[in-house]
Amino acid sequence: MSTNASEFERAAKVLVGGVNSAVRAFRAVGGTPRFIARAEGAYMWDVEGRRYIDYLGSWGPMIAGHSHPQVVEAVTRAARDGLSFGAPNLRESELAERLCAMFPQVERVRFTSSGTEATMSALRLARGFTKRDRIVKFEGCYHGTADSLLVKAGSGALAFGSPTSAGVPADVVRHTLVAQFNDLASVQALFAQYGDEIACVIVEPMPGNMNLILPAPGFLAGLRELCSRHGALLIFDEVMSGFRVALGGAQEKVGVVPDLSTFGKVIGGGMPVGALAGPARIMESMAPLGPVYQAGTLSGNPIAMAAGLATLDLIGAPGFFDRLGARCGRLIDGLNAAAREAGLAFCAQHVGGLAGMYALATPPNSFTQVQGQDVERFKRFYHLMLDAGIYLPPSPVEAFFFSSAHSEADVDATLDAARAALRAVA
Ligand code: KE4
Repeated sequence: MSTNASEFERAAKVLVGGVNSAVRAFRAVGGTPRFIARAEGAYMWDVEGRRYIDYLGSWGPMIAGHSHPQVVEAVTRAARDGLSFGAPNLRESELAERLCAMFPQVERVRFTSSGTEATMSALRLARGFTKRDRIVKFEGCYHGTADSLLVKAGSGALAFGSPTSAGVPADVVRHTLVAQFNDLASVQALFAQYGDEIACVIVEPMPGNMNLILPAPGFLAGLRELCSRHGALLIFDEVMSGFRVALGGAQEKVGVVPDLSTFGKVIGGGMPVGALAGPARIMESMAPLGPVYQAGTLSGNPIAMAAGLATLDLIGAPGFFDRLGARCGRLIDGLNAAAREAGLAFCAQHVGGLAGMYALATPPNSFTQVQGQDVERFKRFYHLMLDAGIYLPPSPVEAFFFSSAHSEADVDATLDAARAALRAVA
């Protein structure tokens, strides 16, 4: 009979570290990754038949729950018409029309097959459009694995102690300037020194890759003003926050309009989709209209587009985000109450369906504060929760994800497990 351990041993013989994405390897929390056999609604089952209430949600896409019947039906129907054409298809136009209708500044979209491709293309577009080379990113923000962005990155790069990846030539990263999130002065200093050389500032407007951090009042508006003043493009990387903190993403919540946005995760409904979106005057610098080359064999794949369209139908239903936020809020309030009862420096917060829990007394508002977590305590908490059938992202520097499939009973069961786990690690 296959077990998680035997399957991990088998996988490690043919897949690097037994995984196809580093964060799945449980290296930040230790122990054996769970090999998932199937998932439905708020639940995943591993190969040993154990059921978990899932707060990973495939790192964000599964906001309507796993295997939602409407999404599965849309994908099945699309598959009968063909899996990939390498030619334009109507579902690409339809999903792009949805995005243009949702974001006033979005007039053109380019789909990709991952968030990495979207952010990588956004950087190239910004550099080609402004004819400048330097970019500004923030320590602890993660934008996928494009070379220029694997500098003081978050997510697995941070968790595994390699925030600036090996294999990226100094010649590439010398154009990458790093500032501190929620520290506008650190950005002002870079513009003071390099103002007219900076092509763009790329930021997760509500970072989830150094765990969830909320933007300080005025911070994002300050970035907007600096970019406008210096002729740099402001790029909101909403691959994680988009369609999750609100239907219109972080930009809807904070009322700041970026020049370019990148999306992913939810708009693929679990299938491989990324997107770059913005005004025609910028976007049309990209091939085939302009000199900035961009392409992808499976970009706009009809099956992926069908999954994204069906997911947008679900999350666009009246009251979807009100209900999601209210139920997630009850979970967050319960976690904070449990931490107080246990007398533990532990807390949680959320925005819509994006949440964070921290081995800290109060939510962090900077990369430095996130680093102050009691990681060993988090690891003990993590495994107690996993053993109790609660699947959280396997890292203290990752956000967690709530879905419309999580029931009140799931929230109650999660809080029961959390109360016991917090008492045990106190
Ligand atoms: P992908 O290339 O993994 O599709 O997207 C990269 C990306 C870009 N921008 C943001 C804000 C992101 O959160 C991501 C990917 N997020 C991680 C979760 N921390 C994906 C999980 C993984 O690496 O397996």
